Amino acid sequence: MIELFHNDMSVCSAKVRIVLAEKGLGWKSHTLNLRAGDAQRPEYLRLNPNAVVPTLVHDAKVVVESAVICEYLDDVWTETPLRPGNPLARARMRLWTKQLDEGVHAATGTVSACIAFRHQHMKKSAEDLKRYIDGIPQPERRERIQKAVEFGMDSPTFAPALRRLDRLIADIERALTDSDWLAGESYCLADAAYTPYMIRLEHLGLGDMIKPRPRIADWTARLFARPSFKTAVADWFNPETLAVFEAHRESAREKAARILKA
Ligand SMILES: N[C@@H](CCC(=O)N[C@@H](CS)C(=O)NCC(=O)O)C(=O)O
Repeated sequence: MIELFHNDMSVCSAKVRIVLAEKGLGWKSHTLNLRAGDAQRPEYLRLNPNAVVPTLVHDAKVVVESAVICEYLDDVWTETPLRPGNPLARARMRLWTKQLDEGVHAATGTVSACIAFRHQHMKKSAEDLKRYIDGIPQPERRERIQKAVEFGMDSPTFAPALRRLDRLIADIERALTDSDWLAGESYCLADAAYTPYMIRLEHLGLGDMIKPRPRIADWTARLFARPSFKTAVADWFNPETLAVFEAHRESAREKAARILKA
C-alpha cells in the first residue's frame, strides 16, 4: 500500500501527487495542517525528522524528500517511466530537480511566506507562534520564516528570493528553445516537479514573470492542461489559502515589479 503524508497546497506534496497521478497509482491520504504545526508533532517526526511534508510510506517502508520519493516511485513502478532513457536527457532532468533543492524551493518558501503565509502565522497567539518557529529544526529555515513573519515583503530575504525565481524563469525560457519539455522531447520528472512552483507564482501575483516569455507561457499551459494537474493539484486547492493569496496578490505584483525593474 502507498500512503502519503502531505498538505493540500504544499508545492513538494503536489509534486509527489502529480507523479502518483501520472503513473496512475492509488494511494491513501494523510493530510497535515502545516500552519498548525502538524509536521512538528512527535509522531510525525518519527517518520520525517525534518518536520516537513511529504513523506511516503510504501508497505511500511518510509521514504522522505520529494525528489527522492519521485525517483523511488519511478524505480518501483516502471510502467509509464517519467525519466528519460537517454543518459544526457536524464542528466538534464536531474540538473533541474537538483536546483529545486539548492535554492529554488527555499526562494519559493521565502516569497510565499513574505507575501501570504505570514498572515496565517500572525493570527496565532505569540506563544503559539514562538512554539512553531522554535519547532523548525533547520536554523536557516527557522530564520527565514521568522524574518518573513516579522517583515513580510520588506524582509531582507524577499528581493534576493524573488530575483532567484526570476532567474529560474529566464533559464526555463532558454531551455525550452531547444525542446518542448525541460529535459527533452518528453514530459519527465522535472516537468512534474516544477508544475506546482509555476502555479504558486500565479497564486502569489507573480505571473507577470511568466507572461512576457512565450515558451514558458506555452509550457505552463500544457502542464496545467494535463489530467494530473486537476487531480493532483487543482482538486487540492484550499479555499482559505486561495483567499489569503488573493488578498495580497495585487500588492505583491506591484512590489515585485518595482524590485525586478531596479
Ligand atoms: N526538501 C524537502 C522540502 C520539504 C518542504 O519544505 N516542505 C514544506 C512544504 S512545501 C513543509 O513541509 N514545511 C513545513 C511547515 O511549513 O511547517 C522535500 O523536497 O521534500
